[in-house]
Amino acid sequence: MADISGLRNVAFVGPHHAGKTTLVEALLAHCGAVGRRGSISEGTTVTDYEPEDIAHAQSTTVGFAHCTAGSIDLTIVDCPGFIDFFEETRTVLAGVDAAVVVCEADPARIVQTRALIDECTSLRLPHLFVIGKMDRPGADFAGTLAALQEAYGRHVVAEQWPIGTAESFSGFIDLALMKAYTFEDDGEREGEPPAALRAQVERARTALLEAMADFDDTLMEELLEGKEPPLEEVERDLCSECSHDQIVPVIVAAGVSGAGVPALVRAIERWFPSPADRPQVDAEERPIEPNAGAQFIGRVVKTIVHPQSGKLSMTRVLTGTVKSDATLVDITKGDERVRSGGLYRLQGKKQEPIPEAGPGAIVAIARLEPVSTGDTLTAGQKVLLPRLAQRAPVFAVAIRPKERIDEAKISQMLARIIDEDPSLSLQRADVTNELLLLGHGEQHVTLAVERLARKYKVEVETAPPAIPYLETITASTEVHSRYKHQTGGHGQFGDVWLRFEPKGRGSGVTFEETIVGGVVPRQFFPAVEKGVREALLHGPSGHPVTDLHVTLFDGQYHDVDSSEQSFKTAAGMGVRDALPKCKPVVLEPIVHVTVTVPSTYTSTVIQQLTGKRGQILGMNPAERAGFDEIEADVPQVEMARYITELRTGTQGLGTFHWRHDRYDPVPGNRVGGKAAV
Ligand SMILES: Nc1nc2c(ncn2[C@@H]2O[C@H](COP(=O)(O)OP(=O)(O)OP(=O)(O)O)[C@@H](O)[C@H]2O)c(=O)[nH]1
Ligand SMILES: [Mg+2]
Repeated sequence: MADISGLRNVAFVGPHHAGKTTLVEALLAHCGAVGRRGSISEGTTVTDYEPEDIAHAQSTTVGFAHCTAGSIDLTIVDCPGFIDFFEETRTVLAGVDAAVVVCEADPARIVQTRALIDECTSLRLPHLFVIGKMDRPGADFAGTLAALQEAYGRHVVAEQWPIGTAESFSGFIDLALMKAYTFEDDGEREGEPPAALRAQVERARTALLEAMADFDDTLMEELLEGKEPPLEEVERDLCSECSHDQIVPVIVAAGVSGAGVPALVRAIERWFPSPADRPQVDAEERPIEPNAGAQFIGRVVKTIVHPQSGKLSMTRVLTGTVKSDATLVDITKGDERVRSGGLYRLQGKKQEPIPEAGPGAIVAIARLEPVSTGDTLTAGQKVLLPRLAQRAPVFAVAIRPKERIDEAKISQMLARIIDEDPSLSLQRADVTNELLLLGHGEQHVTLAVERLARKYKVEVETAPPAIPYLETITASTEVHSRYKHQTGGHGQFGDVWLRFEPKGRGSGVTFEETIVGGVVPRQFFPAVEKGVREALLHGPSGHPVTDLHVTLFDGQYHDVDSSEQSFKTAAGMGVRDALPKCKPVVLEPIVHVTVTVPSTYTSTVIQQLTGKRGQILGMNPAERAGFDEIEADVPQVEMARYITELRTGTQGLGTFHWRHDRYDPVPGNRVGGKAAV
């Protein structure tokens, strides 16, 4: 078991396709953890091993890997960059000690790191930026660095300066050490910075030292006095200030060739904290207790379910030591006792058994069936760690079995998919009664359906959720309805006069009788009401009818032939006769939408919402600086794919939430382009 000071738990995060998985692969190869470096195009990387990752050539879930480098024992969590999977990344970020933020050498893509950096900031997670794909034509290091500094301030500062760019990218200068490193087939060669870059490099070094001096008075004095600070002092400050999330160094790489990887490993080793030294977020967050002999407390940061070999609960050990055959208590699940089915370290899909794991480690505990992501596990102590709040889903599809299997089986299998990814959820829709699968984007939900088919052989069809239209009436009428049927013995006879009147929106269906003189005997009133209500479930356009008052005010009965059934039938016939005469209209649900976007996109959002028949109600600066909040009422039918449109129109930065507001008549009484009545 590695000493805690040698542990590094690092998440690799960054925008979609920035090159995280490729860089992780190069790092694992450099450290000797894999023999042959895999590639995205061949589907052979360690961390993109799920069939869905390979099929879509992208990470669709977090992947764990492990290696040793020098004195450190490094656990890597390769996070998916696609925005739909951000909740997955968010959950895992709460269980690591530092993050490598990988960006392409393209200033235009820096805005896509915003949500990630917000998350790192709120977790006080030490991080560094790797400007990657430096070998690509058009790679723009200086522009990307400037964009990072504009977005996040001057403490985001270059620690390396590239030598050459695109096809001539051949090395970098370490600005703290003022040494050049050029890439060779067998590693890096150390040398003096090229004279041609001297001026640029001097400027960049000054920027680095000045940024660092903000947190170190001695360095500040040295700079003011024009003294050259000793290299050891610069190095020491950099380690301390990065590991305390004060300075965010920027370095370069090209994962595809492995260029820059040895320096990245050194950076992780020196600048990133061990679990024991990670900055505390707040008093509520439990510090890692370095004493391996303490009683075990851990938190599940991710659940992985293999249909054959079972479940793995990726657990961050906060205190004490967990052994491979431990009996643990799931405090979140009402103190349920669970027995570990083995302890593993993951190398992508490969499981390497280990006997025990100490404080700070992230370890897979096998077959803890009742345990879910976010649960607190202990050796018995009643300690409950705070759970990370899940954000509300923004996209839904209705699902139906493709074959004749019952919905209970679908729900049961989907529950396993949700066990792995709790940012998905299942819901039964009101009114339409459809089974809805909800998530954080179209691709998120589509992949869950693919996974369901592959892992559990359950094929489902998906469709946009049906809109819960209603109908109402806009004019009053009275009808007479008689049901009379003679069959041999007993006949059937029911005769009612019904009045229909419109009522205010939201008042539902109300029923009364004003029968005098017993022309309809009292015992048949409930049957009449039932007949009315049942018939109102399907109005002339097929939707439930609402917001009207129905009065039974006259009728007749027959001593022998009248029954509850005959009055119920007569009432139903009366409803079907009356509704077309009452100028029926279809009502559509209107949702109240709040969109939050950087102010530069406010007009785009207003345009989008207006194009959706939205009524803009207000536009105010959001709590977050530089962001606006736009409030609008929009017909629900227009919102089905809104998250996709919003993200496309705002570089992925827009978010929204909604709630049902009211029902309004469909303009022109048209539903889905067809006349409603
Ligand atoms: N030229 C060049 N291409 C690269 C480099 N790194 C990655 N790529 C390519 O960029 C694409 C995306 O690489 P990935 O490693 O999957 O990127 P990622 O950030 O893990 O992507 P997601 O996890 O899906 O967000 C692949 O086609 C890689 O081959 C690089 O350093 N240079
Ligand atoms: Mg990836």
